[in-house]
Amino acid sequence: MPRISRTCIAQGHRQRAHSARCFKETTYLPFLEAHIVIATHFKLPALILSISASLTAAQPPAEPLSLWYRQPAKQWVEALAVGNGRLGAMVFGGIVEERIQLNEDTLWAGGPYDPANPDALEALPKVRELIFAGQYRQAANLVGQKMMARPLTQMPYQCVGDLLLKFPDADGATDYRRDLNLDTAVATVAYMIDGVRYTREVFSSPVDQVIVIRLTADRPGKVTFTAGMRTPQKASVTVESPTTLVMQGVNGRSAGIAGALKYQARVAITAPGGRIVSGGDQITVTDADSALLLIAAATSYKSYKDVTGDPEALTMETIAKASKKPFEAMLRDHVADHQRLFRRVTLDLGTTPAAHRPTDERIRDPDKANDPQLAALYFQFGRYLLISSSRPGCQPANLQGIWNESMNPPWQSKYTININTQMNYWPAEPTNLAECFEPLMAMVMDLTDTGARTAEVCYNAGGWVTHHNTDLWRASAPIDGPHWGMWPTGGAWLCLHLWDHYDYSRDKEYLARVYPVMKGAAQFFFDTLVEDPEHKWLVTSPSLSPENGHPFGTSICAGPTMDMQILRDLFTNCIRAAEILAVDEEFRKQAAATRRRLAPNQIGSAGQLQEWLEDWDMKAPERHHRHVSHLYGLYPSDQIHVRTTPDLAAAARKSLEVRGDDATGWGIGWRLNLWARLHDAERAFNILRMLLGPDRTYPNMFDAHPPFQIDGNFGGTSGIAEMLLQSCAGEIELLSALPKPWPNGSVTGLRARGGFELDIQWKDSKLVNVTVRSLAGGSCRLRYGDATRDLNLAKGQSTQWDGVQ
Ligand code: FUC
Repeated sequence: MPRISRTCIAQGHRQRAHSARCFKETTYLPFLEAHIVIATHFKLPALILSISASLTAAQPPAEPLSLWYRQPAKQWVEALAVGNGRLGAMVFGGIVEERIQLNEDTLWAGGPYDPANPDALEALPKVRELIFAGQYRQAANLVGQKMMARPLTQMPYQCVGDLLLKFPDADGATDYRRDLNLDTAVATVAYMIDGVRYTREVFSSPVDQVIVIRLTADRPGKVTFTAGMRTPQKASVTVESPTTLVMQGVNGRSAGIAGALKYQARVAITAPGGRIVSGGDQITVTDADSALLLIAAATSYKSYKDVTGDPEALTMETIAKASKKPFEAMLRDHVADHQRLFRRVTLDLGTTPAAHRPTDERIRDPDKANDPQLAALYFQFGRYLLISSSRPGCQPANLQGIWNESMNPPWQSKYTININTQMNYWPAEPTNLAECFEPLMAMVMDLTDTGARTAEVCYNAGGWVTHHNTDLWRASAPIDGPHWGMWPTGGAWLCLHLWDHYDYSRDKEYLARVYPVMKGAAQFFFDTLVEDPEHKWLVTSPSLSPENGHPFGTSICAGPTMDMQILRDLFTNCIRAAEILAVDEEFRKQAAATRRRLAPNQIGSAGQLQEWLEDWDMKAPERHHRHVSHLYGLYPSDQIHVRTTPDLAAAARKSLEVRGDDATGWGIGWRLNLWARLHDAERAFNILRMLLGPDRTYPNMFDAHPPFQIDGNFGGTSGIAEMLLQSCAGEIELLSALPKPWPNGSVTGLRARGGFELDIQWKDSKLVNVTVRSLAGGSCRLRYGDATRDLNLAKGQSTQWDGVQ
């Protein structure tokens, strides 16, 4: 198997040709890596996924919102993901051996560290001078020598290890099916052997904070297995009592930063009617009627600067509490808590016979127009993933959500905040999962602290700054290399999400909490924007247009369009927030004055929206680059809109044409949202078709960058929502990108700015009815095509409209 170079992973894909090579070679890298690393640690026999059995066809699950398969997972990207925001598991569904791969969201490498480079400040004026003199390469060299973080990379998110269940050898399994029910958030494996039906259910409970596995058979005394654990971490596995397995260890060192975390995973087994025998580091259950396994895991992480937690006490306490609860009660509470969030939105795009086929076959089928339910399933899977990887009190969803089997996953599976982390949260507000945004908000709060130090040390500036990546330790300095890392606008972009959370809820108490964060982000730019000598605009410098090189051998430049757009939003939202909270009049004036002097959006000679201050786009080496940073103004922002700024919208369209539709998973996800915003339904559908195909969606429905990156899932979910409802440019617009293959359908529970919730029904590609509920009280304008309707609703009031003027 080809092995990818580390540079290729760590530095992003420099050139398109290079990228294409990377993609091919990395497809199954995480899996490969794990096997190489893990093999030396494992005491149980190697993973054997028995598919030798003659598997007769099982029926599809009754719940249509299910992923399902007729064979066990052979690869990690075929296994099914469960999670409670903190504890994740990948369920393989083997017949002779089950592998449950485990994650805990604070198990990252390293410990508290401060990477800000004290040499940066001295180099800053010279770097700016070189940039304005057009000596971009020299500027990039100086940035590389003096301004980059120490260490140059951040800490990776790592795995806990695996729970392995070994079952008696068996030939002739029939009726095999494994599925993931998105409505209950339970993964189930079921098959028959010798007339006995075996069932395995797995879920990660947000209520009881354990992963629960129940093994049953439809005849007494038939449940027999051996449980063991393995890990690539520095850890030991012991049998603590005849019914308890414990894995304990420390996290890894990375880039010179020593591991500072302790962690523990604990498995408690009960097996009514059977015998439990422990030996070595395994526990064997024989002839039980059923078995229940509870898995708790924790680290000593308390915050990005405090690692004094006690994982042993935490896991013992969690298991002790959960053990008192019957399985049925745990299941009931888990399902109720999941459905509280999941059932807020329903989507019906129509169902064809294709919907009865196993999920992997549907993904492989190129005819996506004939399978509209696959798009609905993908949409709901994205919501399922957000609920399962980002709940209040947890870490935000990283590049792989919370699911990772490796010690050094691609891009360290961190928070890449020049698009990827933001995309993870695009569906949060519109698809009615506002709570899931809370971990991101908490991370941004932390960044005001670490980012203030970076602002001071590297720029002698007030406020706070974060560059293009961060990690568990909230590192905020520029990393990787100048080409990718020298971008000061990551934190400012995250502030858009802070504002949006208010805009969708109109919760003033919340706004008062986050306003100082937004103000601090603005303060940094008041202190660091510089005047561009030619136009006298205020611009960022040094900066770059994420991660795209301009024609002068680097990406380093001043005032890329995206920065200007992000700052325009930041200042505008700061002003709005200060007005609502009736504070800071002087600050408002300063924000307005600074906003006026930012470089404007410009249209270049090819009719495109310029990516940079100068008209370089058509000469840039990577015209089909996956990033479409300057189109931030069109989506997620609404500075550019077909109705309010038609010329700029046409220019954005031209830029999208030049970039092309094909890209990596998230690149396609972004394009989908952009074409929806341009109201081009068929183009959007065509892009969605690409996203749902086997090149960009693995059999388990995880997005393929490749390798796996979860942002494409979330970008796809928000894109589908955007095709049906757009809440921007001061209006709530219905069905503005409804494609022909979805002529009849309905969606309920989508959210819009102003605190509104909408149910939409359409038939023969025309709106039939919309119900609008006001959750906050207030006014809005609805639009369907050219027809508009102005509403003013009291809190709790709802109304209907048929889209006729
Ligand atoms: C950015 C992207 C890459 C990848 C990485 C995690 O650097 O350009 O494609 O998604 O983040």
